[in-house]
Amino acid sequence: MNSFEETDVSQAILEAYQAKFVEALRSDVIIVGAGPSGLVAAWRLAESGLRIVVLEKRLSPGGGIWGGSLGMNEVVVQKEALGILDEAGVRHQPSGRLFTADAMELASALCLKALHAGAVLLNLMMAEDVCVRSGRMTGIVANRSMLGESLPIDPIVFSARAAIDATGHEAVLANCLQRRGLLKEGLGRLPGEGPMDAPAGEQFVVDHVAELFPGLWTTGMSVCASQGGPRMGPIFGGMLMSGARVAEQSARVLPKAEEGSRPD
Ligand code: 48F
Repeated sequence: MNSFEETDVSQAILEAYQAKFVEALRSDVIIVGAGPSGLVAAWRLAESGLRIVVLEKRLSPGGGIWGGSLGMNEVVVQKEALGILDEAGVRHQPSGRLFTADAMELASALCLKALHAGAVLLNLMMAEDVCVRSGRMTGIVANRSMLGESLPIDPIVFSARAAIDATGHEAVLANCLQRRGLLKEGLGRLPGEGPMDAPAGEQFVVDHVAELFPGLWTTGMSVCASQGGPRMGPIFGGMLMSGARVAEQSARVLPKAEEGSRPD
């Protein structure tokens, strides 16, 4: 039990993290934000054989799942999303026309699904800008959460064939492009979310999953924030289905790279 030194622990962490970090530098799809939509997208895309990296600025992945309504750790989903809960092994109970599940069970299950499918999740990593070359998204500029904002510390760059903005209400990547006037025609100004209309908002985040710019997709609440959909409060079926939808759509145009043809 005592046959190790404290520095063995530090060395083990450094070596394992370095290997994970180097692997994450080049991927097929980089997902920014580990909320419900980003985690489902990561799980589904990794399962399809693509190399997936998720950057999360907070310590804990899960986004808005943990807090539920007023911090009560139960989530509500509609019957259309039960298939995703079942696949993730999340138990649920009927409640009138809706269903509830334990928020912690959902957040943990989605993280585990994404990780076991092969996605690399890096926490405390905040996306601050995008890389664009020849009119296409080529990567994400990121810094350690809090460092980049408070000290003159340069960021690091993750390259990817596509990126998904799953940053929720902030729509961080869409805003990076919009500031430079780079978004497609009709999206010259991001409208932000509309007032609350939960049923309409839930449908909107699924129906309006889109490639906003070549190689940049949006999912979850960032769909509403970038295209003016209504906010919807603490109901999560739309977020889960939006993550599944963005995975389907982006995987269709990003066929699995042949071994050897991947970026070095
Ligand atoms: O907010 P979040 O859970 O987004 P979502 O997947 O789901 C929305 C719901 O939680 C909830 C709802 C609608 O009323 O039902 O709002 O669309 O997760 C977004 C994640 O992105 C992270 C943030 O910490 C959160 O975990 N994030 C935000 N900005 C950045 C970021 C950034 N610049 N870099 C990295 N992560």
